[in-house]
Amino acid sequence: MTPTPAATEDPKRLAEFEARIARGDTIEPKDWMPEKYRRQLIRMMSQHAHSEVVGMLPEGNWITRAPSLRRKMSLLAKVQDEAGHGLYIYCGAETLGVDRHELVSQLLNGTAKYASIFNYPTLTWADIGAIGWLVDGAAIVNQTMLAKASYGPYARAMVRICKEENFHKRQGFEIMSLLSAGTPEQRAMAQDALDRWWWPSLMMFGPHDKDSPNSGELLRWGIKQKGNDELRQRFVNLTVGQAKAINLTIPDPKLRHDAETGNWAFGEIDWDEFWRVVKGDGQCNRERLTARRKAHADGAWVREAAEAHAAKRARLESVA
Ligand code: BYC
Repeated sequence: MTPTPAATEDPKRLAEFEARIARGDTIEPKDWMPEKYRRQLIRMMSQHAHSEVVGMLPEGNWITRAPSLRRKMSLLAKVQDEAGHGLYIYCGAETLGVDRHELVSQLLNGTAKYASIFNYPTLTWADIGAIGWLVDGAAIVNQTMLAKASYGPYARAMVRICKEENFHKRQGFEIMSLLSAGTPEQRAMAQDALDRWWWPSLMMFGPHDKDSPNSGELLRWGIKQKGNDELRQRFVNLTVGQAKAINLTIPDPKLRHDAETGNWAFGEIDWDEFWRVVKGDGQCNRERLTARRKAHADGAWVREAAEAHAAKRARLESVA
């Protein structure tokens, strides 16, 4: 976690900017900002927006197979929420002077990253419960911190997104708790989903701080308020009690309560697996990108129609 000096910036402006951050001011789109701050935000916000959009796919897979009308409606609403989150965050990224089409192209041509978790398959209905409980649960821990980010449009988007993620987490936890209290087969299905989603959920927080090239700059400029390891630990501490409450076992033989720190100590993450998935070689990376490319191609006529309509309105307004 080495802070990178913003060497090319005017030192006086940089000092004023950093004094604003230290005072807890919010940076707004038209304010002066170091170029590296702008680039870090575009990188992180675009990856975040891509994650929301790709994140619709694993759950979308179960909309037609939800076990009841109530479940189908909740899942549909959740998946639509994720699309909305992607849109807010793309809009937020555009306030930094980048074109959304460029960001989407980076996703479609495979040069942009998105959260590794969405490259795992959803094999059973319990996976929908596990995603809501663990994946949205991890996202809330991360995004509650980002709601205090120094860049106003990103922070404000997080406030609304976190409210919606809370609903997502509850619906996931409810699914898991009912399955766990159900027939032996349902219970086994819930435990199997926890076994498969636990470690990838911990990976959502990114590499250890010591291996995180971006954290130094992000922390220095108040984009992140906490490091990856602290947030991961907070998530583990919150989730262990929830698993116990619904009689499920976290698949980690090294999990133990450390009376000295008050934390739940946990085993080592498989970082080889993490980097393999991040670099494009997870179980579903190819499938996810193929689905996004197809959706983008299928939606071309909608974009063209919207542009034609906007041009027609502009023509009519100019003659009125
Ligand atoms: N997966 O220096 P580091 C949701 C990359 S979706 C993939 O620590 P940073 C939901 C990282 O980008 C919400 N890549 O990075 C949706 C960097 O690569 P580059 C998702 C990862 O930025 C649907 C490199 O590894 N949440 O809730 O300081 C259904 C080194 O890492 C990952 C967000 O996007 C990963 N897990 O910290 C249900 C939150 N981790 O760019 C739910 C916003 C790291 O240098 N993002 N990498 O080539 C963040 O908070 C931070 O960007 C991260 C990483 C904590 C993810």
